[in-house]
Amino acid sequence: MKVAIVSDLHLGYERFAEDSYVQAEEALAKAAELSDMIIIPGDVFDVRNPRLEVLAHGVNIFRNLAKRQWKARVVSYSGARMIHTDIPIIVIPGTHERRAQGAGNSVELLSLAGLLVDVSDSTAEVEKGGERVAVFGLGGLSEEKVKEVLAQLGPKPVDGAFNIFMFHQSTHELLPFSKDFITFDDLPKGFDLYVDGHIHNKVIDKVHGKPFLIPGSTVLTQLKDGEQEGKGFFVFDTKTNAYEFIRINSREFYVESVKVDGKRITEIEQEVSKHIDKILAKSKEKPIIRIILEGEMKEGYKQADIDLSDTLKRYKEKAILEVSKGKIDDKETESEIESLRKGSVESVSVRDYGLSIFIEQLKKSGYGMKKSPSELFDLLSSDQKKDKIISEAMETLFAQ
Ligand SMILES: [Mn+2]
Repeated sequence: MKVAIVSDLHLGYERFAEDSYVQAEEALAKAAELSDMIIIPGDVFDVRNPRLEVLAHGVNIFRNLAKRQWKARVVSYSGARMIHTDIPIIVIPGTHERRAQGAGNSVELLSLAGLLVDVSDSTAEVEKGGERVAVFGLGGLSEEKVKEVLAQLGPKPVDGAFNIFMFHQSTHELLPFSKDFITFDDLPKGFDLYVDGHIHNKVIDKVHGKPFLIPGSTVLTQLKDGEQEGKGFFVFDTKTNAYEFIRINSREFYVESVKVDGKRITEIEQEVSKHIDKILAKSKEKPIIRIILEGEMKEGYKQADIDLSDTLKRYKEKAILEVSKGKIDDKETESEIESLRKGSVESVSVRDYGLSIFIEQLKKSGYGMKKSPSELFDLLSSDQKKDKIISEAMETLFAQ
């Protein structure tokens, strides 16, 4: 059977909402053309409680998909929930849909409506012409819980079927900065294919000697370098173990570094425009361009002096621009911050300076000053937990 793997649609993603709908629709329609079944490892919607308009988009997209002539069918389902269709569109909720246990989520809702099969914590078997593909799904969980839940569920491959393990987590091999992330070794053995969502760029690897695939999102969300290569999905052939990445017409995305070293402000602005023009000359439709300013500011200049608002305005119709100043080495601002840190603003300590502003604000709000403002200030600036600070501050303010 041909299995399409489409992930992280993020329907309703606020910044590029239209792109999220158009690109999801294109990916799913192409996937349906090219395959017998579709599996989606999470983040169909962008937020936990999508607005009705966003849900309506989701319903439309999946209803159109459900109407197609599917030759493969879901023939068995093991899980605590019920399924309401045999259409081979197998989905788990991701971290973006996750809600408190028992609260229900938007993927479950589409499953209840009979538009897809929610395979959380369960196995769905799809059959076509005597061939069976079994998909076990583990919906997105907070990272530290994954091992415990896997031990509880004990996912097992099904005899006589091609077995897919589908989940939605970070893994330590791909993001080696947190010990909370599971490793490939933690994943259950015996499956023929491992499919993950959550990560928004394409990943191809091996788990227990079998293919491990992440198609990445169908819409741009993180504006990271890795997302420049274009969006799409995988089609996996269970007979040959061959797979192919199918590109969709996703909005073009470019990351450009612009050096600020030794340049005056106007020169930096010109340089940014030059880079944008170069990209526009080769791109088809209003691309997303992320400009990263980097290097050392010319003496006497601060990064705050760089004002690209006119430039951004000028290109408003032609490109979606984002400028990052995070990589600028700025000695002037650094030394100003350093002198602040050392505790002097015009020879007043930072604490006293803050306190004077605080007292002024209290006066403006009509606070009666029965309790010492400095006592209140210390309380509010302490390192304790937010709830505790607020309750103590309330006591301080309203105690008789
Ligand atoms: Mn995602």
